[in-house]
Amino acid sequence: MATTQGGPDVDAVVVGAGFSGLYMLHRLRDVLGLTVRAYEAGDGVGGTWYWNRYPGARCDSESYYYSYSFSDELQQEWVWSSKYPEQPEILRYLDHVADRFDLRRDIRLRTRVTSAVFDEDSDSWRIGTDDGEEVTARFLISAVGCLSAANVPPIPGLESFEGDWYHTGAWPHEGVDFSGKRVGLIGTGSTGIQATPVIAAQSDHLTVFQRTPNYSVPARNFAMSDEWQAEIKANYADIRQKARNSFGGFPYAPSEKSALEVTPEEREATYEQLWSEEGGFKFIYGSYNDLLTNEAANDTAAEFIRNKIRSIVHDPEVAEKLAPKGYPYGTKRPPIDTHYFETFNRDNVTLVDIREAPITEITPTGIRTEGGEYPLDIIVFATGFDAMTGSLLKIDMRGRGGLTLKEKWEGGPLTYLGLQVAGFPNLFVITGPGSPSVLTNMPGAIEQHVEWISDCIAYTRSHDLTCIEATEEAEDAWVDHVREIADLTLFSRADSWYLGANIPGKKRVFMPYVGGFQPYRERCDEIAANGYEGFALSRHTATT
Ligand code: N01
Repeated sequence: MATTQGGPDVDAVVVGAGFSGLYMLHRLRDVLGLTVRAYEAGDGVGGTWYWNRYPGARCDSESYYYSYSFSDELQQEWVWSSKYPEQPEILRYLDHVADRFDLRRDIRLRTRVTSAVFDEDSDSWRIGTDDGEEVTARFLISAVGCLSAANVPPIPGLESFEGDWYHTGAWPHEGVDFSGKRVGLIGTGSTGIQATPVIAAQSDHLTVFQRTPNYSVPARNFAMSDEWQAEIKANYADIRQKARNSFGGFPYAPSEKSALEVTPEEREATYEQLWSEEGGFKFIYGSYNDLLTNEAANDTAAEFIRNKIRSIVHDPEVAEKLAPKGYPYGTKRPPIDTHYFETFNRDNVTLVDIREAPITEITPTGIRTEGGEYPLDIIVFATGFDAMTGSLLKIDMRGRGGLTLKEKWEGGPLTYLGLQVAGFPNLFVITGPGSPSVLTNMPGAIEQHVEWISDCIAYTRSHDLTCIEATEEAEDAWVDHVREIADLTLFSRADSWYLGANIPGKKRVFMPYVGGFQPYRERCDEIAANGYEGFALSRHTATT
């Protein structure tokens, strides 16, 4: 299947078939008319929503905007059951998208891309898979996701454990029967916080091993009424427009006030309303505009949440352990929960503070900490991911002169706009490090990248070009800009996966772009309108 005589096998290879890979495939194949092959390691499509089947897994952005906007027919016909749907429903949605747009015929499931080498003589990539296949493509697009390389911490003794253990990001399809079991759960990020109440209700006993307490806000989930559904569908254009023109990709009216310019009573009333009625991300994005930039402003929200925890959790000692201190609210990704803190009032739940008494080893029968031994039948690792770079670096990726991406990113990820890497021509990264990605509503950020990339590829083709590559100067300037903007915020004050701080030995660099979705989108559009400023474009004479 050659695209041009003597040219690569296909025009583009897409790695991954989650939210980003599915839309990228559709866009390149059905809008641009290119030959495209997508590879997906899973047995099915869905990416994050295929792998993360742990109990309690649900979206914590609201369904009506945590979805594709590119097809009005799709958004009109799909019916969401609730504000925050559970994982199986989101996976059904992505399966529906794959069928509706007839995507499956170009997706190779159960196939992991293991290598990608740029061939300077033909301006194309040679891509290898774990089943020994090789394919050449003009363009290589990474749709591997930001949170897909599971992190199982190297705790000594895991191999000796005689019970079962699971990572939440690779959950068994048949589910796990917790009945009558003593379960240990390590990790209290968004995942651990979603899983805790559900596992507690299903197991004999749950022990939660907490290294860092988290500022979680109630989700306040509810079923979507027919009226609300109809109202959303009638106003979709406006909702999507608001999201596109917002800082975080959410269709909320942003607050224009500082937390410090209102009276303590007004502030308390605002937080109370957002906590007890709205719930979710509106607490951080819809309250005050300086929570992530001004420590005194942040303290007001942090203290409100700590007091809520103290009022919910009956045992004051447990409440104090659950109350986050020492880092600002929102500088780790804020979790959203349903009865998380209430769960610690159950008789069958124990909280173990492993900051105070660290885990020393896993034994055949449980977990040992400096404070004691906890007999367990099952261990659940809710210990997160090697975020933003992990999955990409698993591929043996080689650019110009054989330089590996690992070598290039030794000191932290370097990209131009989060979209391209100098020295790795014709490679595009969807929601890569250096783009707003994980700080925004992901499907919106994905659509913006997919559309920008496909427009860019269309431009190269209409101008008879075979190569596009970020220049080192543009990359250096963008990396500096990403760092400078992050330095204006409180983000570096927490040990978060945004900084790579959760992975031992990973270079500490703030990876996402914190300058806002709308300004970022406008910058990308301006760069394209200026003939792809900061990119070197060329035509390879041998292949044209
Ligand atoms: O992972 P995390 P996650 N020993 O890295 C602890 C998205 N998401 O899977 O904070 C002991 O946030 C670690 O402790 P600490 C969302 O973007 C979305 O929960 O590093 N503990 C922390 O408590 C989210 O942010 C949805 O001190 C160890 C936990 O494990 C991202 O995925 C739902 C440890 C890991 O928390 C990742 O969330 C769920 C060790 N060696 C998640 N190593 C949606 O609904 C780590 N920990 C869309």
